[in-house]
Amino acid sequence: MIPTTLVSALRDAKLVVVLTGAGVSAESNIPTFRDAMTGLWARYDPQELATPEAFLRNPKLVWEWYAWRRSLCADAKPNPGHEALAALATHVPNLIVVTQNVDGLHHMAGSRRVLELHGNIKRTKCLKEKRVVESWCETDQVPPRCPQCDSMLRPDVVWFGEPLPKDVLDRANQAAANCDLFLSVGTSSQVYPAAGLVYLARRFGAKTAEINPDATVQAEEMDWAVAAPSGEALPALLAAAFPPKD
Ligand code: BV8
Repeated sequence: MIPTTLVSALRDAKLVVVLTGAGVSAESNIPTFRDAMTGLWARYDPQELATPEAFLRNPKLVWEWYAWRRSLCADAKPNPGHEALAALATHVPNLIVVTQNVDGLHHMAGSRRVLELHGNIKRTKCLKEKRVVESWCETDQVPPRCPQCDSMLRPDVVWFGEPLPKDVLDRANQAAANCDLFLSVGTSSQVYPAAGLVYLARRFGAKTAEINPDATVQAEEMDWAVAAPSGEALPALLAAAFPPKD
């Protein structure tokens, strides 16, 4: 399943960047964006809900969508794909996970160097002051209100049309420009600026690979495209590059 040339590139790499998307959490039973519209949310398009305009138009609906997704994340556990990335970091001199996911599963799996491009669904912030709020009075108000200024609270995630956190994006760009190997795993490669990182890596000479059961728009431009679920491909890549010592 894993090309031997990709295994060698991983073994020789000094800095590896792994961009992950919702597909990496699919095997932890968190629906991907493209599959998220099931059940009661079937009639909503996530790109319609994950926007500041949607929140201002219907704060209760958007807050409840995130409460539902937060409950999925609360029950989710890292899968072998997350665990393989955490283990890879103990073999590769430098490995940075740049994730589009907001579920916190890379940290939970033990990955230490994680850049959360789109925030974290488990954090809540004040709409007005933009400060993270740890606790608030539970009243019948939905969304709840900021204890300091009484503005609405919102999830601490980056919505469509919002800029990514500058320091996080700068570090992701720097990692992509300096890496020897760029792995794009479990993402449909359609959301920017995250989807642009692979081009930066290529421009500065990195080898690039995609791991996704369905080839994406970027598959043709990759040095390798592994058509497999991340929960199988990442452990296989780890075992091939750094076989366990008997
Ligand atoms: C920005 C957090 C600029 C929220 C997310 C108009 C105005 C402004 C910007 C734009 C605009 N038009 C376009 C843009 C740019 C826009 C964009 O890229 N739009 C796309 C749709 C064209 N980007 C933005 O808006 C970004 N901001 O540009 O700001 C700016 C600058 C200064 C000042 C003002 C503005 C912000 C983008 C971040 C949006 N927030 N998430 C939340 O989670 O609710 S994005 C969200 O969707 C996810 O985080 C994720 O990134 C994305 C979904 O992508 P994927 O992760 O790839 O998931 P998807 O379901 O698509 O695919 C899953 C893949 O996994 C599939 O390929 C599947 O085959 C595969 N898979 C399935 N199972 C497995 C698997 N793979 C491996 N193993 C498996 N088992």
